[in-house]
Amino acid sequence: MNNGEMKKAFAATIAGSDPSAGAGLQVDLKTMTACGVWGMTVVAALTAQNANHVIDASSVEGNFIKEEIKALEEDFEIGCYKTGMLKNAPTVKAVAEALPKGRKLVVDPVLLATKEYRLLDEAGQNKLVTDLLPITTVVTPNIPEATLISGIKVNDAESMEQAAFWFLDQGAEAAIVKGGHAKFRLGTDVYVDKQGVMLVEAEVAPFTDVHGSGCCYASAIAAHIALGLPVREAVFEAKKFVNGAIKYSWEYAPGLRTMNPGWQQHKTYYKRE
Ligand code: PXL
Repeated sequence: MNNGEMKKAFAATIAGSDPSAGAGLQVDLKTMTACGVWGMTVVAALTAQNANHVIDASSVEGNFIKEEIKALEEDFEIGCYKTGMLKNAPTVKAVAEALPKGRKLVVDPVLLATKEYRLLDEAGQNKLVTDLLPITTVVTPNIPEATLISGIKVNDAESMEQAAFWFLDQGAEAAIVKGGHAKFRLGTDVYVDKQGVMLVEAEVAPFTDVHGSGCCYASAIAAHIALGLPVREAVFEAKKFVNGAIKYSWEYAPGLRTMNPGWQQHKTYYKRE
């Protein structure tokens, strides 16, 4: 953890806004803060949503996203970027063009909101593969995302590994296929990089399908990379962090939980009255 005496580390999310702060760049920022870095937010898309549903979504113009990134680059040494909802191909293209070469980048390939609302269109999905994966430090698909993007039907431990390697073949330095939606070995993530395969496990969380947990996980990885950890260690620290955020998640709509990035301060099972 940082304290006032230490050099500050910076991480920036490039993602979509969720006004209910159950997911999106709001969760990213809370997570980065909780992990001890100065989080920053490049707004790449907007949603109108509450605890129950996404009502509408809108993109931010590509040139404006470039200006946001340029403004940060002029002033801060960003240890790691993280992408979330990018909406469409022009947004993905702008992000890929604006990121300076050699920056660490965690890509959360967000495709669908929990209620199946499409957050990245098909052209954007293709652009993510061709333009973002070649500059990615680690990509973090869940099982449905890994299946849709790679075309490999992910339904067991072996296909999780195959899909993870597919992401390396597209140019990512590392890939994690997350086991949070698994019907088998629930909660175990498959991480691969040039050194090989590593299973990432944590205490089995009492809840599944917790809204915002993917945003939280990827942001915690980015924060720990920004703090200087090697990627594999950053992934382990992030797994512990997101596991706590899920364990102490709160029910913000009946039957729907969102994770709690403040869990280290508030170890409470919250419930909406
Ligand atoms: O959890 C993925 C996600 C990311 N970003 C935004 C979202 C969601 C899910 O709803 O709304 C803005």
